Amino acid sequence: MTSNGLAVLGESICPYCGVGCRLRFEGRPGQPERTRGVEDAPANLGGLCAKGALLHETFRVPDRLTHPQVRHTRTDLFRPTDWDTALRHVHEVLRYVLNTFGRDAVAFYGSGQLDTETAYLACKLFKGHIGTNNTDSNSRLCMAAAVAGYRTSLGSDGPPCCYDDIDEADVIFIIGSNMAEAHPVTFDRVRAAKKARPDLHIIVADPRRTPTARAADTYLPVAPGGDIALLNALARLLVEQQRLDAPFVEAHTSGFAEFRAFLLEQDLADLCAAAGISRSLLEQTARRIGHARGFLSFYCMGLNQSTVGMWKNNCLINLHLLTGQIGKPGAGPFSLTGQPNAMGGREAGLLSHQLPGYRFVDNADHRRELEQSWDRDPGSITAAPGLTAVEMFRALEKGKLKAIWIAGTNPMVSIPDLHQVRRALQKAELVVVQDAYHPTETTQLAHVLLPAAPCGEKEWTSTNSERLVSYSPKVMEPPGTALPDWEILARFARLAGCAGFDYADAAAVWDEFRRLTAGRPCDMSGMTAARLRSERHLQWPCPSEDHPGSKRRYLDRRFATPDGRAQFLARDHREPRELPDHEFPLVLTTGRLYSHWHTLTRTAKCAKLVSREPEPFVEVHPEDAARLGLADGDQVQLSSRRGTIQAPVRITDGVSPGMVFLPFHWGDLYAPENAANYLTISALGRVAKQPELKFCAVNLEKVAPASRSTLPQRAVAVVKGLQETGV
Ligand SMILES: Nc1nc2c(c(=O)[nH]1)N[C@H]1C(S)=C(S)[C@@H](COP(=O)(O)OP(=O)(O)OC[C@H]3O[C@@H](n4cnc5c(=O)[nH]c(N)nc54)[C@H](O)[C@@H]3O)O[C@H]1N2
Ligand SMILES: Nc1nc2c(c(=O)[nH]1)N[C@H]1C(S)=C(S)[C@@H](COP(=O)(O)OP(=O)(O)OC[C@H]3O[C@@H](n4cnc5c(=O)[nH]c(N)nc54)[C@H](O)[C@@H]3O)O[C@H]1N2
Ligand code: SF4
Ligand SMILES: [Mo]
Repeated sequence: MTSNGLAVLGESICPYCGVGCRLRFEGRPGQPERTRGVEDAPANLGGLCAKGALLHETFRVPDRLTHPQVRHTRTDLFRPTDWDTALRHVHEVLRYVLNTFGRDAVAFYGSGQLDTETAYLACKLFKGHIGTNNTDSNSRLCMAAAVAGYRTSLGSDGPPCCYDDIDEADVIFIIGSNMAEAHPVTFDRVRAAKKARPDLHIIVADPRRTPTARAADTYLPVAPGGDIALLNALARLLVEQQRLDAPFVEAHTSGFAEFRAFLLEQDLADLCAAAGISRSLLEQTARRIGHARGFLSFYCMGLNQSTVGMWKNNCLINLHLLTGQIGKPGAGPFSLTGQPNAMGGREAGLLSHQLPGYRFVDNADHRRELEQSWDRDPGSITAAPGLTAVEMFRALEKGKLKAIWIAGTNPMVSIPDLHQVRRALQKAELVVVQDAYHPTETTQLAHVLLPAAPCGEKEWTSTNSERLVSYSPKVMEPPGTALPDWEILARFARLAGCAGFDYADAAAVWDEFRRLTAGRPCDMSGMTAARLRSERHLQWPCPSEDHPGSKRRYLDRRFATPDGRAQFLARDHREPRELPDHEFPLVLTTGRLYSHWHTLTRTAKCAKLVSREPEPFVEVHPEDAARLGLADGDQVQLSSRRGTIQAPVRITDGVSPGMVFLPFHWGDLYAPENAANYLTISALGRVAKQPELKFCAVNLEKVAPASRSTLPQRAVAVVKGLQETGV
């Protein structure tokens, strides 16, 4: 019992961001009424942000998806049904598609919000048994550039650092991350470190003066897309100021001579201009970094969501290599993971070029290892990487892809160029959506709905930003016949006649997967299901059952490249794909707000969160507002080459002149036809294939105030409509 008479129901990792807070549900059996942070959990030390603290309000709600549903061809309405009927229907259509069009006409589009057990089984089923590498996830919109950046610079994916490094660093560089809103509990730790050690210096580089930037000692208002110029200018100044760690560079890196020559060829004035920062400010910043004892950097979507996202990552890692600030406490390039288990998805191989255990489809040894352990014939796994997230929707529209199975993501809000996404989904022969709620913008375009049991209603394993693998027990029963995601896939596989999917429980799936990581960079082989269930969390690498886990990687300064040396990579500044011009003169950037999670399927149910941010808006700089004759609250129409939306204006000097900011949380259910992604561009990076969600060209015009329903009313209307149609 807790102090106010509520029972402790159980614990889980928060299903929102990659901080990985452990929380505790309290209430009556089956009815959580309060959510608290768990004090002895290393990732959050008792802390939670408002989203995690209101999680209990998202379970017993009218739009939970409780039973499988199949769309009736005659009435076009969904009819609830049993699992066997729904899965048999999916199997029949998939078999027809596979027989008629081949294995690459099928795709699985998953999520960094699926647990590791599910990500692993999705890989085993789709890559191993069906034989298609069209098996990707929304991490492609999120972490793909960080994955590729770590791999090219250090030889392997996976952050070297841990949250404790915050307490050991004396210079923290936050670039392209709004931690105060997007990773709040970790940012609280940065604030606490600053309070305890006022000489800790915080540098923030962001084109918006975000709450994170406002907490900085040095704020660098980098031009949107100007990061490579900024980072190369800092590298050049470190070379000029002779602040290099020469013994480290000599013993543990390669490519320095070429990199140095590349830097000296650059014109510093040009770099400063492209970065949008004065030379004197950059000189001061370089001096800070050069004199740091512990230099720790945090980065997120401001670097990754770019057509040169991988290059931005490489340039940031170059700074750590120049100064030897990696592989020791208080230092290193620390990519903040977005979703609660995007790390686990990467470990389990849920990107279209990967296989479980940081293996790759284009590596014959890796394919053979998995074919053997999955008992598949040689050649079952294909060598070519499959379609990535955005490419799947292009292929659907072209008719090359016929069937898509979507799980734990809501692409009809989150993929760029939503008009295209709608056309793609409307053209598909089969759209299966596995979700915990209905309707969502994507379930509305599905043929079959499969009800998933989310966090709290299932056992699951996840990995947070600092490689901490956590076990979460089941706390309550799911409603109706909803099932854990891994069980849905295992049931389908058995029904489709695939061998090797008879798992007794989630622990059996985990044990099969963690054994496959033995000897790989993300070695979790020492984390047996039994051990995780008693110790609750361990950090990889953890290669044996008596190994305590590893807080930091590369302490021996041997990197994961064949020669053990980290690689300097010379990358020059490139402009974003779509630049402003006379028709579309402003730069649009998009992102997140503290109170909402992505496409609102859960946070729109929490009145306190909704009252903080009830509706979409666009932030405009006072100079642009004056030029366009706009007052605060005026309704504007935003247009890009792909679409047009409307939103009220918020005038703020938080954005730079020439740039506007839109949160991307509101989709068609909550702001009909006004989702940010109707405007965004689907341009992809060459290697990481991550879309440029932080930069496209738009125009802004004042329009008459629209009659708009507020979010809570809209949500009620949607749920009422659902009940009236008998869905
Ligand atoms: N409250 C909340 N928290 C979340 C989420 C959520 O939906 N809501 N989602 C989670 C997920 S999946 C993710 S990926 C993370 C994302 O976390 P963040 O990346 O921190 O969040 P964003 O708002 O997408 O973008 C971060 C910042 O990049 C800046 N930016 C834009 N363009 C550029 C540029 O060219 N250069 C630089 N340096 N910066 C630029 C933006 O101004 C913005 O402040 O958040 C996670 N946490
Ligand atoms: N313009 C713009 N677009 C963006 C971004 C941006 O910064 N700007 N950021 C991108 C990034 S980084 C990300 S990560 C994506 C996120 O975008 P999405 O992944 O599309 O967003 P979510 O709302 O988190 O979708 C998760 C879905 O899974 C469902 N769900 C919840 N729990 C479970 C479960 O246990 N099982 C199953 N099967 N389903 C469950 C939810 O109801 C919801 O429908 O958006 C991307 N899109
Ligand atoms: S900081 Fe992230 S993990 Fe922690 S409670 Fe908030 S959303 Fe959940
Ligand atoms: Mo993300």
